[in-house]
Amino acid sequence: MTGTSPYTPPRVWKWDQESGGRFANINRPIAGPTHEKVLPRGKHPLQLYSLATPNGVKVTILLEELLALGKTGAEYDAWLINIGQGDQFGSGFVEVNPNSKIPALLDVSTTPPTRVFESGAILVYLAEKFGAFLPRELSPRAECLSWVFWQMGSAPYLGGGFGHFYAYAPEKWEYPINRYAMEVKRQLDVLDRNLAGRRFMCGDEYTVADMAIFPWYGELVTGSIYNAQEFLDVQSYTHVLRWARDIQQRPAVQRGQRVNRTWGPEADRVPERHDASDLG
Ligand SMILES: N[C@@H](CCC(=O)N[C@@H](CS)C(=O)NCC(=O)O)C(=O)O
Repeated sequence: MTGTSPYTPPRVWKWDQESGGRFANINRPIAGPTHEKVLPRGKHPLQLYSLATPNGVKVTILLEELLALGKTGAEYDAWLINIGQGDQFGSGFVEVNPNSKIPALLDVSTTPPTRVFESGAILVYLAEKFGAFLPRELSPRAECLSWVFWQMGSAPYLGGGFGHFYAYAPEKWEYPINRYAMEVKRQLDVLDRNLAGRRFMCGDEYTVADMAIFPWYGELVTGSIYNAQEFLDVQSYTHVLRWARDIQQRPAVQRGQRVNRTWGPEADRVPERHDASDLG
């Protein structure tokens, strides 16, 4: 893109207008609660407060995988946090996550209850608590955590950068779309090269690294988010596609994708989950 910007930043930025685009109504430059609201609590050891966005789905996939393994202590109540309506700014939610973003977890089986926020921290907490999906040995564990942290650092470029400007911004601007498409394609190439020699992100074993990365990059290449398959030429990332399709077959993944979902086909919507029977 060439030309000069019509915008000259003021000396001090002020919050005097909405930023524009989808989600503009929830963006604000301050933290903390906007209203009093006690969070509901169910009967299970784990209380999840979330929504079926890619960050939320990581955790429900892991919980469903743990239950499928027979880890009954992973029974959970999944409560809906409607971020479009500002539920993340309620006082009870902010007590569990001072960062006001889903997902947030409260483990009431510990005394006192343990709060965990940030999806990566939740994945590691649950994997450690139940001794599954995270290698115990030092070196394989380091490899797995490296990919989990890779996702945490990379996905904001995909979601907050590419996804925002390609799918949600009020207009299509070439400069940010170019910049973030370039980075997302580089990230897809990182994944593709890794998956060329491995069935899963860390080797032969399916781990929390796959569960962290699939809802973003797997759903991007299979077309569930941003409708950008053609634009990003996702067909060329053959190993990522093979891996994504493999993971998508897993019944626990399919269940996890439906929990706290309020959009899409009626059969896929399970706004709250309190029992396995809620998932049919
Ligand atoms: N790094 C965080 C990101 C969480 C996040 O961005 N959550 C979004 C939904 S995908 C959210 O709650 N947004 C509400 C808001 O920004 O007010 C994590 O991995 O848990």
